[in-house]
Amino acid sequence: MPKVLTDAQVEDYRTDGYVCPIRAFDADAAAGYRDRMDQLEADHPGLWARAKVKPHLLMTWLNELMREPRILDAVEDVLGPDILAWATGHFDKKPHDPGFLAWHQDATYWGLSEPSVVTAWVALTPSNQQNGCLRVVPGTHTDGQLRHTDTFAADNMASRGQEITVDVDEAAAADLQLQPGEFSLHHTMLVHGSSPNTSDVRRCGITIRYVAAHVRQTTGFQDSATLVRGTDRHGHFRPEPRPSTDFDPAASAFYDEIVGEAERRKAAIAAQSGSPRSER
Ligand SMILES: O=C(O)CCC(=O)C(=O)O
Repeated sequence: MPKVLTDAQVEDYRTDGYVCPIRAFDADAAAGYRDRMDQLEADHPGLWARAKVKPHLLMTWLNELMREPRILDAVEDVLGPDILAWATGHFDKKPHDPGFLAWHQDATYWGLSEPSVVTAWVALTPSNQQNGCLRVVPGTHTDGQLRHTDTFAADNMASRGQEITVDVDEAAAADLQLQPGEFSLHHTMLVHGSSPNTSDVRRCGITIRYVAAHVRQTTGFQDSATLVRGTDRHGHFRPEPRPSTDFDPAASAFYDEIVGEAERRKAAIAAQSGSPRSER
């Protein structure tokens, strides 16, 4: 029996590749996380924007967020009991921000062995049609790996402006509208993107990428993850330290090492494909 999702939602995830909305915590808690994020931006200008790979190794609040029991319960409902948090990040669109994400599939860039990988997109602000919420094309997670290209388009928030090269049926897209403290789950192969913010309201979400413990990194480069639930019987990822304070020296040293490894991995994926790819 599922822990948080209904049987119908678990079935929807299998059929459509996403579930939305699910409540993680209340609006006050969302405001608390947003304050921590804003404080970080104020104290270390530019750092948060650059910390794309595993900022949960630097920030205690983000490390807490990725362990939120309600999020893990929902992730367990779709991935099973042994769960690693592999990556974290954020997508922030200020009022009237022209930034957008072209249609893409996350799995294209990550070098992971198979698609038992799900993203929790956690809203710290309202996220709706007007401010450019996440949009998905239901069912496309079963379409296989689609071709992507790097467009370097201005305002595409992906680092190389990655986008799918085949036509996407936009009319079929669903808007994943969320209130602060709610989250959606989307499958790593699901076609998704988002539009610019045409409103006066900021749109900010934290992304947490969870993998089932049997998933491996296939590129030959070292990778790490944090066991957040169950047991890791596979040992495919190097265990990550938990920061005891923000910028904890041991966790920061680990972060520097693993970011270096991630850069080498990205370069290797680019060399293999003949076209530079990247994690966002
Ligand atoms: O937040 C967005 O607009 C896009 C997020 C996204 O592409 C992702 O979570 O992979």
